[in-house]
Amino acid sequence: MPIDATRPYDDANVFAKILRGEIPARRVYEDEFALAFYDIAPQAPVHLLVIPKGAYVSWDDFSARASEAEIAGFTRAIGHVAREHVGSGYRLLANTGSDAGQEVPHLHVHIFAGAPLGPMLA
Ligand code: D5M
Repeated sequence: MPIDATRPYDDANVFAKILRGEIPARRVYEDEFALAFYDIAPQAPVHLLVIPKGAYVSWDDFSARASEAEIAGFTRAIGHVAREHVGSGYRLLANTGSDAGQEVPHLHVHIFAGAPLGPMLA
């Protein structure tokens, strides 16, 4: 179900549970600011998700409220994961809000890679 990117953070969401270690994920990277793991329903040969450790619903929420250190740390983590686990070309995507089809109400950046991607991925 698409979500309202401006609603209050719900700490029962699936990515909050992954962050707390309550449900498993194929983790590939973790640091002070971010966690990266494989998407459970891959839409490309390589499909990773990178999430901030802070409680942010969406890109709207994160870009408005996160500290400079969190923004820098999250951005660097995305770059690190892409360099370490993807290699050459990749695509970043952050669905934000119901019109974009955001389903999980914790900010996540998709990394798609592993094949020529064509013009767009949903
Ligand atoms: O994308 C939400 C993404 O989250 C979607 O590609 C599936 C993925 N997902 C959902 N549950 C899990 C678990 N448990 N592990 C890994 N990946 C998961 P959106 O941009 O919100 O549409």
